[in-house]
Amino acid sequence: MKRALITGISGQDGSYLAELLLAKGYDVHGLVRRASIEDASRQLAKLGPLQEQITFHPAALENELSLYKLIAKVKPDECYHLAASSFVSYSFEEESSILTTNFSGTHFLLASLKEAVPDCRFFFAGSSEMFGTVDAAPQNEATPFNPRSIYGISKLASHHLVRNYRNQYGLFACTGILYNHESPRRDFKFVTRKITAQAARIKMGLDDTLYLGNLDALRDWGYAPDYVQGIWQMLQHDVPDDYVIASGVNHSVQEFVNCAFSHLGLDYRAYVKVDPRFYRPAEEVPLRGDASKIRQILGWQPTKPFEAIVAEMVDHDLSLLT
Ligand code: NDP
Ligand code: GDR
Repeated sequence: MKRALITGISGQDGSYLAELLLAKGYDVHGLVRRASIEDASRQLAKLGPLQEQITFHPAALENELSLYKLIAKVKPDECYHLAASSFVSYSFEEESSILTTNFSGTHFLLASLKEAVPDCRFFFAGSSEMFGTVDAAPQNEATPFNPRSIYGISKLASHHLVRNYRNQYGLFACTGILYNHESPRRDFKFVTRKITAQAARIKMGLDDTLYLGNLDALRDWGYAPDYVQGIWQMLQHDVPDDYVIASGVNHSVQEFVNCAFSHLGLDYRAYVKVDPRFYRPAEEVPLRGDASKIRQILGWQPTKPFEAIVAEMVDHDLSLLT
């Protein structure tokens, strides 16, 4: 039986990955913050009854010694590093903590694996934000990186670490360059879930306005369970490599809103207001991924189109209220 260690198991992707690995017969271990174990009914809620089948380990990404001890104890065959400060922040105040969690955390994990379990296969969750301000769309694995946020910088620096540990020390280490992916388990601060949750409240007469930032912003949105499947496939291949995972299609925030409200029989124009607090400048060239490499080499395929993802999220949020 293969043993997997997942960091970020309480998050959107971690919960789907745990589900996938348990279904494949893995012995699944999760690194979680101590506070999450102490408040499991809330913090581990995305895992539902699966919690019973997972071994949780309290550890802090910021603490090298605790990570080393955990790796040496669990001795995983595969380590999926999904934990991160995942909201794209442009705030100066948050820079230091984002770098520590996202970059140093990845370094501590890689260094611990190299010492304690050098044969362990390692996945790192990189991001389209590593490309940042780009010259051309779509982007692929050869597109130059030009990050524009501390989050993007932290992910890119970690990606360079991953490549170095692969090339210098022979670790089976891969980065998935992941574009936005959504689901009913998405956190409420991200625009998609913010929209579907509020649309459901408006439908139920519990609210009458949805405040958003830039409606013209374009994103390449996919379906989280599909991306988790691609992540798993990366670690099953003969050779370690980096892959873009993306839908290859851009939609605007406005299209997402329209789709969500229309699904509920509502006209979004009656409810949506632009609030400068949520405004971010749109990219001149939008982030849109070219996933040809993972499609061709690993046979990965997305299963759910944009409209179906939106509908699933809206239906879920409505069901939570009814
Ligand atoms: P979530 O925000 O849903 O989950 C993040 C996870 O990281 C949570 O389990 C959280 O734990 C954990 N975490 C955060 N900080 C720490 C810390 N200091 N120590 C230990 N654990 C911590 O993210 P997603 O599941 O959506 O994304 C997974 C990964 O993929 C992230 O690295 C993200 O940056 C990356 N990614 C995601 C994309 C997306 O569209 N979803 C696209 C591109 C990249 P807790 O529950 O305790 O807060
Ligand atoms: P993103 O996701 O920053 O792409 O990061 P988010 O959902 O926050 O923003 C998507 C786009 O929507 C626009 N937008 C708003 N965003 C939020 N959060 N709230 C609003 O009210 C709003 N109005 C408009 C934003 O400007 C942006 O263009 C996600 C995360 O999962 C990262 O971890 C991951 O690396 C990237 O996707 C790829």
